Amino acid sequence: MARRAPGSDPAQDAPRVGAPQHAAAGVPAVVHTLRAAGAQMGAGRTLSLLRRVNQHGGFDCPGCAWPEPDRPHLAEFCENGAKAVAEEATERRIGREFFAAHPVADLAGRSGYWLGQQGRLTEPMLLEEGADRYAPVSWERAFDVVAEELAALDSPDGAAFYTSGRTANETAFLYQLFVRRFGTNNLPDCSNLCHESSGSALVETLGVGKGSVRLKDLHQADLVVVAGQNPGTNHPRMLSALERAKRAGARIVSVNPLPEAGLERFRNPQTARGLAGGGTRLTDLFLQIRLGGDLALFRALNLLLLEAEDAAPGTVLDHAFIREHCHGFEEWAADARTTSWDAVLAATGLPEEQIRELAAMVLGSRRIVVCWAMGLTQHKHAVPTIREVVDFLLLRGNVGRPGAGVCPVRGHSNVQGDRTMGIVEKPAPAFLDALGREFGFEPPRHHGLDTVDAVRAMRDGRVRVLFAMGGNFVGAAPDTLATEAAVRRCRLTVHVSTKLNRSHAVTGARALILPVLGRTDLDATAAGRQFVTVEDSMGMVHASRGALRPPSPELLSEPALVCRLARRVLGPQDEVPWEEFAVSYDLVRDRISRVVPGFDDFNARVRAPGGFALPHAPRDSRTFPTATGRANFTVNPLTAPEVPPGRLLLQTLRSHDQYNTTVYGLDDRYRGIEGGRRVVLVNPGDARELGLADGAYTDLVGEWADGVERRAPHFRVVHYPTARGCAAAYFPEANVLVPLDSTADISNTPTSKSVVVRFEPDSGA
Ligand SMILES: Nc1nc2c(c(=O)[nH]1)N[C@H]1C(S)=C(S)[C@@H](COP(=O)(O)OP(=O)(O)OC[C@H]3O[C@@H](n4cnc5c(=O)[nH]c(N)nc54)[C@H](O)[C@@H]3O)O[C@H]1N2
Ligand SMILES: Nc1nc2c(c(=O)[nH]1)N[C@H]1C(S)=C(S)[C@@H](COP(=O)(O)OP(=O)(O)OC[C@H]3O[C@@H](n4cnc5c(=O)[nH]c(N)nc54)[C@H](O)[C@@H]3O)O[C@H]1N2
Ligand SMILES: [Mo]
Repeated sequence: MARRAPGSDPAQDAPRVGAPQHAAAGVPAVVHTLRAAGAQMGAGRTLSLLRRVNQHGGFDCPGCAWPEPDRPHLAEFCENGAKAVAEEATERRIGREFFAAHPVADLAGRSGYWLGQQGRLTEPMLLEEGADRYAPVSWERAFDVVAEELAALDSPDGAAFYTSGRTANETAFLYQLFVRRFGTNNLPDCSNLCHESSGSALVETLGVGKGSVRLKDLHQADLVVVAGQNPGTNHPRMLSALERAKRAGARIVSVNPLPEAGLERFRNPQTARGLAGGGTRLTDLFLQIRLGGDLALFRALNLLLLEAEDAAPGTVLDHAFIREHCHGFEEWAADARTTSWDAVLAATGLPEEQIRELAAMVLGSRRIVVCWAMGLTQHKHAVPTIREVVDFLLLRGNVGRPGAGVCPVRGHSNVQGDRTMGIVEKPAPAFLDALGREFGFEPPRHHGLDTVDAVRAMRDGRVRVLFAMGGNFVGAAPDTLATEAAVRRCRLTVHVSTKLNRSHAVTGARALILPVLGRTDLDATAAGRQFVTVEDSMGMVHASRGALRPPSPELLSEPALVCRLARRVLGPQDEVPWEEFAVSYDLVRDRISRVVPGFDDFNARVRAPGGFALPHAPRDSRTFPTATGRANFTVNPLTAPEVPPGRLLLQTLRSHDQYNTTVYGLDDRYRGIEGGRRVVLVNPGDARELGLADGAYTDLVGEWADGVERRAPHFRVVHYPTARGCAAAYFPEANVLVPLDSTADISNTPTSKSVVVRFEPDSGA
């Protein structure tokens, strides 16, 4: 019998496949924007709402974390941002009648797409122990249930408090304060599944776990390397920045196993040229690398730079920068010189001439930015890979000067801000000191659980309560069946949500759904209209003001929810003025300004149009707050994933019609796929060798050290120009294949871009 893949509906999934496209945006994107938004909201509401996205005085797009320019374009949003807005601002609603009609078992059988399409949640719902469906519950009773279950734990560490990166700064700050006063650092977040590897590598090498470039640096670069990122879909507004860099003379190099349309050519929908003409060719050099080959690529580039320096001493490396600001160069160089070309060529799958061509471009460029996202962070050797990228930039002094630097492109719109606000399971002592001083308590010092460790702790019965501030925990975590089994062992699962998702259907003995206002909703309290703040991928902090009438009068804002919960759990004697914080977010910002460095005068500065920039020592003054006080060169042994014969290496990635686990539709337009998501992209050469005809259906079976069989049934084979030896399928349908214990060294991020799979006959839908 077929093992039904959780959270998808094979029966309704009938992909049709055409040719991939070679340009992104343009008129089709505008048409899709209006169609997608109009279907959810109606035409009038669509236009008035989209006019407020990313404008000064408007709301921050709930899509990606790409920064807004100083003077936003009148339409500073993209097709996918508009879909994110429409998904939230939909006029569809679900309340008690819906839950009465749909027992939990019914919800668990639905696809993520179906769940998301039902509409905005409108009232708190409780699933009582033994009940088969959720029933309405008052807010008071809901908070009582959470308090009861937390009080029943042996220790505060028996609860885990997850955060998804859409959570605004004020909510995040209040939430971590509540969790730490409760007594734990168990604050796993989506960043553990996302850019944790970037943070780990950058803190060690540069001293700050964030990108070092601003938008203007990108505009001024001579060379931009985009590795392991698909901006045409996931950060479409980045294409405008790349186009601008390009027009100023920059060259762009894409490093990717897939030829992504957005990186090939961009038709800027904000310009006449983009709408009417052929658009701008973006990529000058495309390196079709094997999955996990980037460490080898950067090692080879670094070797070539050393050799060029040997041939013309004093002309290639930035000796003054290395001498004054760096540590560990000699040791690093000695190791880099041992790099084996055989190993490089095997790991990258690239011709040597292409790597030499890129090295020549590097030698001809004074200002280099390297951008990356999940293609680099979700591998076993992700942290060494990013460290090697830093080595590459340090060699020619490409950190801390205009037009140059590291650019990890963040995902969720406030994932970076959440970390700044203290959503971190391994908090820095200085942060805890400041927090404890401001609120007169001793925060817990022992480290908490990250996302993977939280799943393990639920599996082992050590965590009995899962509380999630947004997100879709079971949908986003790896190893779907293992994660779901772990979550089901909890006493209580609580989800603070705007829309229904799979995590509401896979529950502990008891479960709560707590519905809240979203980004687009007007948030008015007794103190008047409130706004929240977010930090983008480049460290700019700005305000976000919702404008729509909330979907239901029952909804709480996220800050108010945290405050009421904190009061109920911590008791009337708790000294934090939770009631005041719930009414005036200015008071929360005053506290943030006293606890978090860089937020002085927060309330005044965030009211300036466009907000303000957080300090970044390496960028601003070439000072590096690392263990050595300098920028560290690191030695990173060359490794790459090993794939036995007859297997392929599978990456799990996003289609054009999804936002993480939220599926907007069943098309992946740029890749030529329509009407279905259960597809596996395979190079035609590999497909021939493996006997996989285009259009045939197959099961994907994951292979990993633990010997557990992980199977994703019924995927349609699509012959696609991906790198040899590599395959691709969509997240979250393929998450069943990612082993919980297969994680990146140091960052513990699941290896979602590196799963060894074999193909077995289709076991059916
Ligand atoms: N519309 C939309 N926007 C989003 C999201 C969304 O789901 N939808 N998600 C948001 C979030 S949370 C995040 S983190 C970002 C994600 O943004 P991305 O990282 O762009 O997302 P993925 O689809 O995972 O794409 C990974 C890209 O890396 C390539 N890649 C995979 N493995 C490798 C490798 O080993 N080496 C190299 N060089 N390339 C590789 C893939 O082919 C693909 O092009 O986007 C954010 N923005
Ligand atoms: N296999 C595989 N797994 C992956 C990845 C991958 O590339 N491959 N990518 C990983 C990455 S990069 C990330 S960031 C994670 C994402 O992990 P999550 O952040 O946990 O997941 P999302 O799908 O973004 O969460 C969507 C849900 O958030 C809720 N939501 C939306 N807006 C709001 C709001 O304003 N307030 C509240 N309270 N709730 C809201 C809605 O209920 C919606 O269903 O997934 C990771 N998992
Ligand atoms: Mo992410």
